Amino acid sequence: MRLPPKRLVRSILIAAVAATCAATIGSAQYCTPTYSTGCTFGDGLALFQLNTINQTIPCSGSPAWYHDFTAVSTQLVAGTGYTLTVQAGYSSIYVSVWVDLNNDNDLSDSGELLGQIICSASSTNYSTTITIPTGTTPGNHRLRFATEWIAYPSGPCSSETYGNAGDFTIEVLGPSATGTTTAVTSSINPSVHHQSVTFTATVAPVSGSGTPTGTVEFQIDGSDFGSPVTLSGGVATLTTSALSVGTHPVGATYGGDSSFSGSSGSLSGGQVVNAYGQAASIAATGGTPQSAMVGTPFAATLQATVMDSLGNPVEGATVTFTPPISGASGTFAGGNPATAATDSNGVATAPTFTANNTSGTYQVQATVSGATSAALFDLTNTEPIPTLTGIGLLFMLAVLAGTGVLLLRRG
Ligand SMILES: [Ca+2]
Ligand SMILES: [Ca+2]
Repeated sequence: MRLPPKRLVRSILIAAVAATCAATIGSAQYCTPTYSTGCTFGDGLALFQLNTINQTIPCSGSPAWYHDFTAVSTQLVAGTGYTLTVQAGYSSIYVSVWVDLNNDNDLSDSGELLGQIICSASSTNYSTTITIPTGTTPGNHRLRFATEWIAYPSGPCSSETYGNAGDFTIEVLGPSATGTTTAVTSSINPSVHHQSVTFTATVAPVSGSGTPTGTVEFQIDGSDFGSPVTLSGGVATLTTSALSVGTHPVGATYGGDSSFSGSSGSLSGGQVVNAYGQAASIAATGGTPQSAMVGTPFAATLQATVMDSLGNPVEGATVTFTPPISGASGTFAGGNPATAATDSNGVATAPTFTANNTSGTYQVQATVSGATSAALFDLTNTEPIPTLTGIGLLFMLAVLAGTGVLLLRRG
């Protein structure tokens, strides 16, 4: 085959490396395709989704162009169509899918080629429908995908140039297996950061009676979260308080059992985790205790921090700072009482506070709606300290007075 210039260049660059990778890979019972260049330039599949299988495919490992995913399986009911969705890492990638329907360790029998897709553009989903023929023996079967650039691979075991291949396991269920639905709900949505949230997956038959058994795997943000959870009465739950602030997709995948086929579902809209909830407490976190001379401003501004019941700082809460009405007290710039909104750290900063002309110790209160008790600032207005100038003046007066007495005596 004549290679386009781009392909020719890249082919020359890596030909020596790729050639060493052509070896027999995978299960000893199954021959595998080989690739001279493989997926180095993104050729082949990057994503494979079939029923409950959701597999990203790296171009790494030895060899990078073949992956044994036979530990990954899904259940397909014979005679039912399932959507296969794939994504390629390069344009014009042709995909073939086979299943060893008669379990004779090859994928080349008549009817074992079950689907073909052309991924015209890279990083784009393309879908087709895969249907296991009725009459296929229930149980595990090998599924293989193989790819090539601008042409379908010659067969399930051929020598190819650009692309990759991989094997999965499918468990074929007889047409009598009952389909299921998996629904996901949240105990509280939206929730608040650090709040415990319980997700519930409910697996139900699409028709008839009976209770599905087996396990459900939860996914959060697209990745498996925790170990599979065993169904109890068709229900599996997952509780976490570890979600960060933001919106998190939450899904659940039911693997199926001998009577019920697998299914998956997701939480509508995802789990929304807010940074904070309602204000629940307030604390004096700046400017206490301190003192100032009567009639002068306090050096440190009064600061109060507002939290919700889970200890998250609450932003935008209005804090009211109230000094005593009479006696030793003071005045905020702008008048009493003063109000200030909390910042993103939950901190409200009062305007400058100036002691009145009465000395003594007192408390300024800071309050916020939702908190049952106030934050208290311990402040003291102090008497003026006699200055050196004042002492000197008294001394001089005394001296002058003494001098006057002496003059009077002489007179
Ligand atoms: Ca076969
Ligand atoms: Ca055969």
